[in-house]
Amino acid sequence: MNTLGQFAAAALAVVCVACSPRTSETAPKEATAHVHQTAAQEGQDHACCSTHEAADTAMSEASVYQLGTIWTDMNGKNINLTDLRGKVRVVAMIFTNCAYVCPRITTDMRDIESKIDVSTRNNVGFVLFSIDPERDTPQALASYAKKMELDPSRWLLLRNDESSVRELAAVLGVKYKKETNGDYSHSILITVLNREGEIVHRQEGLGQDPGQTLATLNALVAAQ
Ligand SMILES: [Cu+2]
Repeated sequence: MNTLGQFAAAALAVVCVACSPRTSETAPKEATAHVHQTAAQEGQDHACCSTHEAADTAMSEASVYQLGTIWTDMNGKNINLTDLRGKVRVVAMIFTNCAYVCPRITTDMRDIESKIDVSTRNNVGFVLFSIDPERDTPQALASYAKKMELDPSRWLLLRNDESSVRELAAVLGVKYKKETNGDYSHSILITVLNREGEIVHRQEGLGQDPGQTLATLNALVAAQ
């Protein structure tokens, strides 16, 4: 079975057209299940993790959150992936300088947010992980959130260093590549994670019918 490193290498090898409205290739299924143990352990070595011991149950081996990396949100606050446990989440990887595709991904997520059952909506979190460590500062994330009118009670925008971004992308099955102009070509993928951070559903491509995603979210929240 492949290692996380190999997935990262595979992700690197894929060249898409920068931010053109094409759909991503099928995300590697294997990437969903394998959060490499050492990566999770390394994550635990970071200094600021004392609060994460609050998690009283063992984390699923298939949880994306097992990476345990520490991200910074649009307010400059540090957030460990393990902190995202406990809520059904809709996540995507974007960069805020993207001229076309990433705003469309964000709009598709807002569409999901607006169409979801009212009783479900407040039990779902929306997370945008930046793939652009250089330009996506907390301030840049904050202005993107404002520009895109993202409700701060439901939306989280997170940034990290290159290696942590690459590791998360490999686990989510997001492929991306930096272009010479500093922009990125990348998969178009919206992923639904259950409360444990396990990948439950993927919506690929722009402007897709969100019906399946909405049904998944309603069922996950109802099962809580
Ligand atoms: Cu983009």
